[in-house]
Amino acid sequence: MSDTKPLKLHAHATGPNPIKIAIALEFLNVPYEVKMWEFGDDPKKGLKGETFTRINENGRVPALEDPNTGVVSWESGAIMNYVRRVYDKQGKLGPKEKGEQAIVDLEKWEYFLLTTLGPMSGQVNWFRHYHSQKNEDALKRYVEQTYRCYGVIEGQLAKSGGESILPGKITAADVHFYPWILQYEYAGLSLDSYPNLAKWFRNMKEMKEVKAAYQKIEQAPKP
Ligand SMILES: N[C@@H](CCC(=O)N[C@@H](CS)C(=O)NCC(=O)O)C(=O)O
Repeated sequence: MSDTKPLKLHAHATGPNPIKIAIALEFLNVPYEVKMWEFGDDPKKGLKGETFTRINENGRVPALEDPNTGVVSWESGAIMNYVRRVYDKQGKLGPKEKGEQAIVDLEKWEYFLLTTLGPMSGQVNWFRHYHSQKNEDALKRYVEQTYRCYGVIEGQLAKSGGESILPGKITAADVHFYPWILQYEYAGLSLDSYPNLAKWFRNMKEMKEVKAAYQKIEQAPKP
């Protein structure tokens, strides 16, 4: 990829979504630089400000600009799919098997994370750390829902003994899940009842691509 110009990944210092894309780019050996933003509506530095909302009307990260193709993308699911279509011709982050069932098997776990486990975990964080008043009912509901999701992914991971979400290899599904599972302690949750998920989490944490992505985000210039 020596003639590939670095992609620009828009990110924030906290939050699990941008890091997924950094991990994917590390796995695919695609050069990228990280542009950090802050929360709020500062016109130049804020995610809801006029500069960033010209890139993503929804004012959230990640967003990705690709100078090689001119494509701008946002929503981590759409970005992941773009990156895989353009930069993963060998299927490094794709399913092991060929065919429609294998594609659906990957996508269903990606969508489960994007539409269910991610939002439920996000609400746990919100009601535990940020909501202006205590709301134990809401917190209890989202804790239960997140644990329900942990149970679902535990069952899937049991098929590979905790090696990968799709048995046989690491795929984009694992990349989507890792930054969200990493938040379990911050969310006040435990992996003790989910041995396959805990094993998978420990393995992912040690992967060089995962470490490199976190380091790159940490070292990016502040907004
Ligand atoms: N569904 C979006 C969620 C993006 C998202 O919520 N990003 C957070 C950071 S992880 C954010 O930008 N929050 C800023 C805000 O809520 O104003 C995706 O998967 O990309």
